Amino acid sequence: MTCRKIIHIDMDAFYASVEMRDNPALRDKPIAVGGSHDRRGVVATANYAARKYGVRSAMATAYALRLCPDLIILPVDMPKYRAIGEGIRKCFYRYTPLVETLSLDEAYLDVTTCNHCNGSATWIANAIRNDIFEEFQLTASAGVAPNKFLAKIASEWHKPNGLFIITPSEIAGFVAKLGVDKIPGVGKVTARKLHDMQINTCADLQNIPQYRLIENFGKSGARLHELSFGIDERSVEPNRIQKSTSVEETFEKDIIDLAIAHQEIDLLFIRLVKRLEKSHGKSIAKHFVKIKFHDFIQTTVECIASDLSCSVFKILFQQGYERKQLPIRLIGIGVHFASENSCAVEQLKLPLDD
Ligand code: DCP
Ligand code: MG
Repeated sequence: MTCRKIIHIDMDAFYASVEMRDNPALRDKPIAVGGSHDRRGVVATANYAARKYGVRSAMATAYALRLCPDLIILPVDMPKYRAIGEGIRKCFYRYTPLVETLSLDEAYLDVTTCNHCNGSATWIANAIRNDIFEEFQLTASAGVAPNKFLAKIASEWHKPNGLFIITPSEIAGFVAKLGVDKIPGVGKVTARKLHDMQINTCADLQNIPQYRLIENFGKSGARLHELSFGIDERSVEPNRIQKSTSVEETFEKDIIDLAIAHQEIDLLFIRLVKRLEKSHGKSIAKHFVKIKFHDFIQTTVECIASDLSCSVFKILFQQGYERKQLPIRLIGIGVHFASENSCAVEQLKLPLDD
């Protein structure tokens, strides 16, 4: 079996870096992006200047201000971060279609069969980091390794703006010294339990028979055993490409009056606009309307239209309605996206999470 080449990329202090880029006066000051302290907000992230004071993600803003009284708190600007996240993903797809997005700022890439940069995963990782910097003036850190587990740890190793490579021959030496709390998915509870068992490094973990780990940690015990040897067979799973999105409503009472149907379409349209905000500005190819009649027969009408338009939905509705002209049980409206290498961002939960 050929050895795989996996890259894990993660932006540095993502939201905070975007805000510093857009307001250079903030550059040397401790900043956090998140909710304000008077509204019981929490820190989404902090820049490295603020991290020196101990300010961390998910910390109450009020507490962060106690640690660092000069901390500047900025509001979260999701549309801006989402647009940049989408741009960054486009950089990845230039090198491989095998991209598994973990969040807005983090992804795995499988470049085993990629021909760019003479097939060198290290050069590819650096080329991507350069592309991101040139296009967005933001830094990313990358890890290169034969599997996802090690690539993820490697991307943290030289953060910020770093690159770290673990070659196949370095795996044994690397994991032997690796602290168990560095294993992604080992949270505070598992780490404490392991420490209580005098297991502090992966070398310690390797010495424990697998059945004992299974006794103590269930299924995750088997996984811990594999990871302690640097083994991780999980493949990079390219994200499902979202082809369409829609909203629909089943009415308490069937609709007979078409004016009321139009009002319902107005309400559905508001919901659809909200839902589309999560689609990272993907281009729309078609509009469609689904109608379910009183007799449960369903019909769908669609047309090519790239600008989101409520009147287009109303025209399509009219065409669909005329097919049966019966009271209406359900109306759905939606769009098909133009095909592209875009993907839905899903936050993945690790199997070992506490
Ligand atoms: N985020 C959040 N709430 C959290 C953790 C993160 O809203 N509890 C957001 C803010 C981060 C972004 O997600 O900027 C990316 O998360 P990371 O864990 O990658 O953290 P950063 O990119 O901020 O910092 P690092 O340089 O450590 O990757
Ligand atoms: Mg990050």
